[in-house]
Amino acid sequence: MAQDQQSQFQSAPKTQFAGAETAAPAGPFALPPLPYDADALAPYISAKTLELHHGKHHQSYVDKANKLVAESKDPELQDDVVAHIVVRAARRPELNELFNNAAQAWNHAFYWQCLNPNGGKKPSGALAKKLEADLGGHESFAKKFEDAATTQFGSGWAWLVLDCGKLKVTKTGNADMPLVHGQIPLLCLDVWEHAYYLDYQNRRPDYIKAVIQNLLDWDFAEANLEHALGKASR
Ligand code: MN3
Repeated sequence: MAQDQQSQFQSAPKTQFAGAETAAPAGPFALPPLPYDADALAPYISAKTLELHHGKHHQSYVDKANKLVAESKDPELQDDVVAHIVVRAARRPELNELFNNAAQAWNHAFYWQCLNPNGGKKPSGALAKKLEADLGGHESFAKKFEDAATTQFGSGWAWLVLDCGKLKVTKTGNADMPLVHGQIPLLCLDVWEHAYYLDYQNRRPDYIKAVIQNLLDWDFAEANLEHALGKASR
């Protein structure tokens, strides 16, 4: 693959992805512990939602991805860096089931870190400046992110990504994710119904607003941006 793509998908901040870096005995995918207590995001996301979402849905993606990697015996899939497995599986239609589970395992490990009980504040530093330059500022970002998350038809994700050096807001369907498209994710929001249905029923927009206003972790996004720009300048 092209060197620039290689460096882009390797730019996931290693120290921050327990799910991407910790090899579980059963395979390369692992369920990272939640970085906060299960009740820490209430009332915006309840403990019940987190317990099911993390303990059942995420665990299931991890288990299925490990099973499919183990069964495949494919040398290209023998890799401890799960982002590599995700991107390789995305390029091979016969590995679609693996891609779906591997990407969902990765996406969820990333999503937990995008939420913080003390989140929802405004971005600062270099990220604030870049948001201003590329997206017209924090409020404009929030509107675009809310629109992307609300209008994603069916299951999927909304993202803040770095794409060719510029910030963009995107949305993806089902398990699809930015690394596959040569983009570096900085933040995401899960808009599968399992992410909000217990707390909000069909009111997806209320969940989206609550997360943007109260939970989005801008320190995590800024660390991801610094990591990405640091890599690009080397
Ligand atoms: Mn989910």
